[in-house]
This record gives sequence, structure tokens and C-alpha cells, in this order.
Amino acid sequence: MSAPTSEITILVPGGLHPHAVERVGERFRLVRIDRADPALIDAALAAEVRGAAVSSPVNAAFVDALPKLEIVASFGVGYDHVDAAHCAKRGVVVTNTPDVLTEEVADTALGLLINTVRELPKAEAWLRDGKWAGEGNYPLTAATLRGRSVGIFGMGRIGQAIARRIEAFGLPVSYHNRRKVEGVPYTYHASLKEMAAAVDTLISVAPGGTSTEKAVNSDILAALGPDGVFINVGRGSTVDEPALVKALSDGTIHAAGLDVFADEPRVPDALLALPNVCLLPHVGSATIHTRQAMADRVADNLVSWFTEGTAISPVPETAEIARRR
Ligand code: NAP
Ligand code: 8YV
Repeated sequence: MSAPTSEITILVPGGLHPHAVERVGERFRLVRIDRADPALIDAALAAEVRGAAVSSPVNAAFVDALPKLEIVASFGVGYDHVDAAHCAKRGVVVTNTPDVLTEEVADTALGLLINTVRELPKAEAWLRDGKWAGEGNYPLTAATLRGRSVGIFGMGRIGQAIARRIEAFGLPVSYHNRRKVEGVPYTYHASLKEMAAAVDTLISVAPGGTSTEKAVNSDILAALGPDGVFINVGRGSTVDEPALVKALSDGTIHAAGLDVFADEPRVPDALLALPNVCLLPHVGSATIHTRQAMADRVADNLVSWFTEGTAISPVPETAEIARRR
């Protein structure tokens, strides 16, 4: 018979949502360290850790410092902070938290799009600053959603939830992925540049990682054009930020709305200084409701792995390992 889960050691390096910490602590022997650093692993810990629950970077050296490691349960659907390819080589399953945040992030994307196009945060500041009474109406916005055509970079779970909302706004949707998605009614573009040239509103919800690194560059922004609006709720690493600053400054595109940045939580001064960019501090999934569901998924993946031998949501790189067990 397998050992009770209370004898299984789960390591939590760095910060993690308190509900995930609580749930892991209820079922397992929980050990916390400041960060995922091999220097913080002594021989006794190395000999006993079988799982990790993480919300911050996990590299190959850290995985190699834990020879008994079976599973890394990561908080968030994006897992570009975990070296999943190395975990796969080592036979370690990586799990993420898809689906439970999809609709929340899509809501945020639409809020950011409307705020960017219709300048609602600036209009509210106008009222709060007493300008409505003092100077008159807030100026009519140069941009509108009416007549726009939207291209989605990353037609996955969240991309499709965004597309459904855009459809309800009465706007045509197209998308770019590496592969065409069967069964969706939207126009597919095999190249991001071709799509950017065909639309005036580009919403990126693509994952981070080498295949998307700086994919949104000066060429893509030039193709989007002077009425162009760029929204990013995917990852900051997918954007060449200096090129975006230049495009916003010289009129190559009209405006941008960003929830994610290349070097969070640092936001470049050049972006902060621009009037035509709407900035959010990575709040796509940031409600008590959704973060709790994500925390539950972290714990549920660990419980399922150590009681049933299956993970609920293994990432594609390690799905085969999860099946083989
Ligand atoms: P998903 O279902 O895996 O969708 C990702 C989509 O991106 C897939 O359709 C994939 O299609 C496409 N893609 C991946 N690599 C690509 C590439 N190199 N070129 C073109 N398309 C590519 O993931 P999801 O659940 O929708 O989440 C998407 C991302 O949103 C996450 O990875 C995360 O970075 C971000 N996110 C942000 C927040 C926030 O708070 N702002 C919250 C949650 C998620 P192909 O494989 O066919 O290319
Ligand atoms: C979280 C996210 O804010 O799920 C993701 O990929 O970007 C967000 O939901 C983030 O993962 C928390 O660390």
C-alpha cells in the first residue's frame, strides 16, 4: 500500500497563493524555502522532496538538485518560468492551471481594449480632476471600436473566449497560431505579419518562450498601421518593447493596452511617459474568485498525482510522462 500523503514532502520555493499553501499543508509535509535555488537544498531535503508547488522560476539546476522529484505543480496557465523541457527529460511532470482562469482573463482583455480605444481611464481622470465642470466635456476620442477588425495572436483557450466576446461586439475576428484550429469560424492567417496587415486591432494572448520571443516587432506594428491598436494580455516577452515605444511615439500605431511586460514588475519609463498607452499591473486573472480556483488546481494536481497516479492538467511537454505512470 502507498504511504499516506502526510509523509510525502512537497517543497514550496518562494511565494505562493496562501490558499494553495494551506491546501498543500493539510495533505502533505510542507517545506518552504526562500527561492528555487539549489544552494538552499541540503542532502536531507534532497533525499525526501517528491513534489514542488511553485509560482516563480524553476530552472534545470533546481530540478537536478531534487533527485526524487516527481511533479512540479505551477500556479498559472503560462509556465514559461518552468524549464518544462528539462523536467520532461528528467521524467518530472509539470502541471499548470488552465481553464479555471479563461473567462476572467478574456473579461480583462475586453476591458483593456475598451479602455484603450475609448480612453475611459483618462476620461475618469478628467472628471476627478474637476475638468468637466471647469473646462467642459472630455474631448471626443479619435478611435472607436465601430468598424474595427480584430486579429488574435494565440487562438487557444483564452483566445477563443476573447473571440466570442469580440463577436458579441459585432466585429470580425481573425487569428494566427502555428496550426489552424478546427471548428472555429474565424479567418486563419498562417503568418502574424499577414494578419497584422489585414486587421487594425491586434490582441496578443500567446504564451511566452523562445518560439514567441519578440514576435511583435517593428515589422508587425508597421503592418498594423496608423489606426492600429495593440493589446497584450499574453506575455511581455512576446513584444519588442523599444520597438513598441517607438511605434506609439511616432504614430506608426494609434495606441496600446498592456497587462504584461518584459521585465515585471518593472515598466520602462518610456512607456509610462506615453499618453496613448493604457497600463495594467498583470491583473488578467487577479480576482479572489479566480486566484482561489487556480490555487485549488495546484493542490488538486498534487493530490491526484500522489493518490491516483494521474495529473489533472499536465503541460503538453510532460503529458506523455503523466500517461506512462
Ligand atoms: P493555450 O490554450 O495553450 O493557447 C495558446 C495559443 O497560442 C495556442 O492556440 C497556440 O497554438 C498559440 N501559440 C503558441 N505558440 C505559438 C507560436 N510560436 N506562434 C503562434 N501561435 C502560438 O493557452 P491559454 O490558456 O489560452 O493561455 C495563453 C497565455 O495567456 C498563457 O500562456 C499566458 O502567457 C497568458 N496569460 C496571461 C494572463 C494574465 O494575467 N495577463 C493570465 C492567464 C494567461 P499553436 O500551438 O497551434 O501555435
Ligand atoms: C497569473 C498568468 O497572474 O496564468 C497565467 O499565466 O499570467 C496569471 O494568471 C500568474 O501566473 C501568477 O503568477
